[in-house]
Amino acid sequence: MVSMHGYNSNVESYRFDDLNVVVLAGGVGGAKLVDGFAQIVPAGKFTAIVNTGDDFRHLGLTVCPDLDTVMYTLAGEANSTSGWGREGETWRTIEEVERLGGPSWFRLGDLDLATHLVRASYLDAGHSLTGATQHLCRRMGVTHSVLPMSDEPAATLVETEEGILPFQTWFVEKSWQPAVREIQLPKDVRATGAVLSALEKADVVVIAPSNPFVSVDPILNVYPIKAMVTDLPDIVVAVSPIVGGDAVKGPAAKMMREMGLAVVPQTVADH
Ligand code: FO1
Repeated sequence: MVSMHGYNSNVESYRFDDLNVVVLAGGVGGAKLVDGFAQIVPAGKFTAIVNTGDDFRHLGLTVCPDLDTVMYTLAGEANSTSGWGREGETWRTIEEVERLGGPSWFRLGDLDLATHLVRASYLDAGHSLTGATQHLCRRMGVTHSVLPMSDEPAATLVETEEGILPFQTWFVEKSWQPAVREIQLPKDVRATGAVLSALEKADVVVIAPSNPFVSVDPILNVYPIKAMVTDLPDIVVAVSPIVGGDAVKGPAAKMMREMGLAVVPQTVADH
């Protein structure tokens, strides 16, 4: 662990409580690093900026998987097996949705559905995604700041051998099996004011061990986050999601092979 005062391998002696830490996170791996930091950085000194490129409209609701995974993980209510959704979940509603001929490929549990319903009601009432997220976090007892990277739609599209697919169609409905050619990120997505002020104050920006292509790139694609991360903080640290020649979880290694990239941490650093 690099300290502000030279190299120091013993993280316990590292004083995080006087540094403003910002973590760029998406997915399950990102949520785990956020959870680790939340245990050593006080709430007022920590911000998670979370990917919303995986968000989609489904069953008339706005589903925000990465925001929810970070929120549930910080609340200690994330499903410990899958990493996403809630611990102790039941599936009565989605099973009835299936009986009624609705889409059931994206597994929305009964407790998880409450999050999407309350979010939808906040958005319908004119609140921003940032406001809805802050409300949900407060109600779940999460004190560390969880911010969507933008309040604007920012859907990631995946160009595969089967054509251009919406992210969740590729990731969940097709279990990320179609070979990936390229990730298509939206143009002209802007960061929120809360994101800008968190980055302006950041002493350390940590890029979580999330998928570089579909979790981290969408965040850096939001204007002007990449420029701020490049120019502002004293320290930027990226944690590799590739360990021992493979991804800890998810499609990162498979995507790297399909895109002709070596499955090593150096590829992540170069990217
Ligand atoms: N991932 C799956 O592989 N299958 C699912 O049925 C599924 C449902 C789901 C519901 C809510 C939620 O917040 C996440 C869910 N995920 C599911 C994970 C999600 O697709 C991924 O966590 C992110 O989009 C990428 O990290």
